[in-house]
Amino acid sequence: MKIILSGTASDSHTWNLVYLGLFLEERGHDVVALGPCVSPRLLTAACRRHAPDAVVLSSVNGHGHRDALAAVRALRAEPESAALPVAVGGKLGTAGRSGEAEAA
Ligand code: B12
Repeated sequence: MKIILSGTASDSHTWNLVYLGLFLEERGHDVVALGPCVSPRLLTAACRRHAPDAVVLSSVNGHGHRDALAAVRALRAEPESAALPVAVGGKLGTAGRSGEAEAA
């Protein structure tokens, strides 16, 4: 699969992305890595350009539940990515909301 791997808008952490990129590549996927601090607008533009089979969003800074929701809403608003599988994971919130991984 061609997979876009991306951090979320407010998240500057990078080792999560490095790890996930290697993990996916070692399983034979073609990974387009956008890096950290990716805005919903940049993500939708990258999806238009690369036409991926899936998107993996990673966030660990505690704002992932909010940032990922904004990113998925932006993707769903575009015809090309309205039905694109998106996996969201990492540490998506703080305290009781950490450690979740979800598919959207
Ligand atoms: C290193 C680190 C930093 C470094 C980052 C350096 C860099 N270049 O990346 C620095 C010092 C810069 C930093 C900054 C900050 N950090 Co920091 N950081 C860490 C630390 C110690 C390790 C993170 C790491 O690199 N882990 C190694 C990678 C490989 O593992 P990982 O991140 O857990 O990712 C794995 C899983 O989460 C999972 N995963 C991740 N994404 C996805 C996606 C999917 C789909 C799936 C299935 C799985 C998955 O798989 C990954 C690989 O195993 C963690 C604490 C910790 N021990 O986790 C805090 C931590 C993530 N940081 C935290 C915070 C709050 C911050 C700051 C906001 C602090 C501040 N006030 O400035 C800033 C971030 C600012 C921003 N705008 O984002 C908090 C987040 C709080 C929360 N979620 O509850 C943590 C948890 C520390 C804590 N306990 O409070 N940080």
